[in-house]
Amino acid sequence: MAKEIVIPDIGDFDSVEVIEVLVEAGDTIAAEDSLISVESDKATMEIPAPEAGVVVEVNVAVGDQVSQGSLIMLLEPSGDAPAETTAATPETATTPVASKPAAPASQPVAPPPQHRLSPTAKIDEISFSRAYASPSVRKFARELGVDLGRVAGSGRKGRVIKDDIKVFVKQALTQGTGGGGLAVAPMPEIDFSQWGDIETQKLSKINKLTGKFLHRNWVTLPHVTQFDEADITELDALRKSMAAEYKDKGIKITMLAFLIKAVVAGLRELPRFNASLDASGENLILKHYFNIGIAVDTPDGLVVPVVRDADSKSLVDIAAELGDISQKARDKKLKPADMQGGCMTISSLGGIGGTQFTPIVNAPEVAILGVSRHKMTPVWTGENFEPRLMLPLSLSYDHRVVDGADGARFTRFMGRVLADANGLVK
Ligand code: CAO
Repeated sequence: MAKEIVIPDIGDFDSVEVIEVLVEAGDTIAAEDSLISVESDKATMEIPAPEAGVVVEVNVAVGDQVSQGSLIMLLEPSGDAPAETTAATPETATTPVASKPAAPASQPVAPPPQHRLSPTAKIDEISFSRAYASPSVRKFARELGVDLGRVAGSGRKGRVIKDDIKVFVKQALTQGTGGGGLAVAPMPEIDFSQWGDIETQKLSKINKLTGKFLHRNWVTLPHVTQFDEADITELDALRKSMAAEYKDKGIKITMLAFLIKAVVAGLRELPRFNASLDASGENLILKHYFNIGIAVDTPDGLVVPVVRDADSKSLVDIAAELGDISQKARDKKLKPADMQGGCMTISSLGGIGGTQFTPIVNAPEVAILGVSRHKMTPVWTGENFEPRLMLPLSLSYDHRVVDGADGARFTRFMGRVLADANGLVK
């Protein structure tokens, strides 16, 4: 004979909302399996089965308001021993499993909302209830505070399985910044050979390492990229004459050396660019030294050696040092210390080409200057067009530290100092 299963004594709640129905007619359930989830404004709890059996009929739906004694379902008992309950409740009542200590819970299932892991911060109950998953997986998701509706299912017909929740949590932990994290669907595993010939290459150690940092910086820093142009007509003439002068000394006077000096001037002019947020994100650490990182492309991947104390070095000293460090980078001779302590990075792609790009800030620095290929351009002087050599600048910055106005001021300032290159030689 079917037994009526009703809401047991649930402490001081007299009307709570059903947020999830975890079983349906025909299901075979064991004692203590969760039947429904209910939620008051203070806690979420699951109502477990008082004994094993087969569900004959479910009498509640998501959104219903229920209280002690409300009928949940009819159950055909299987005759297995009923679950032990300490609650002094009617025969058919069950012991709710609640997150609220005041409730007569046997085992806590969901931690209090404020202790939930934060891939989700807040669970969207509608999408949670619509997710395709078994009761045990739902229970597991609730234990971890995971919003099931945001987990991509890899089971049959997209069913969410326990492993999907583990992957989701792992991703949230590696991508999260303490500010809520970022939940993205896992990348599907695809066999590309189904469409043609393939080969698999192992990523280099540098590729893997820089990939991790670039990914972290891309998803955790609010990036803005400011584009601008600098007139380097006179700078290029000066560079060429200096290059001829220093060629015999084995020093290559490059554009990059001028850019380093210009960035130092920019950091002096706008000190918020020479700063890092501390780990708490509450304080800005302003630096009084001027170490400039240079992105160097090597066969094994990208490395960023640092030119230290660039403010106290002449343009020629910097040019000589650049020759050394880019060679060291390509010969894999850089030491970890050679790549630490940067204040701001320059990524120069001008020798390769391109008009603009959006470099990724090399955190904990707050800005990076991207440089593209210069171009002779007709520029209107007010009376006529003049051919001017224009250098495209792409300044990406961390918008938590640098305002848009300062972003534009920085590139404008770069424009001014690069146009007056004599001032950068000392
Ligand atoms: N526009 C046009 N030509 C440029 C230029 C520019 N902005 N900058 C350099 N060039 C030319 C130079 O004149 C030189 O030409 P010649 O060989 O005819 O003299 C050639 O490009 C090489 O320049 P260079 O020797 O001065 O070297 P560089 O400053 O261009 O590059 C380095 C040095 C280490 C930055 C570079 O080798 C490199 O690795 N660049 C890639 C950086 C990178 O991968 N960034 C991506 C990071 S992702 O954020």
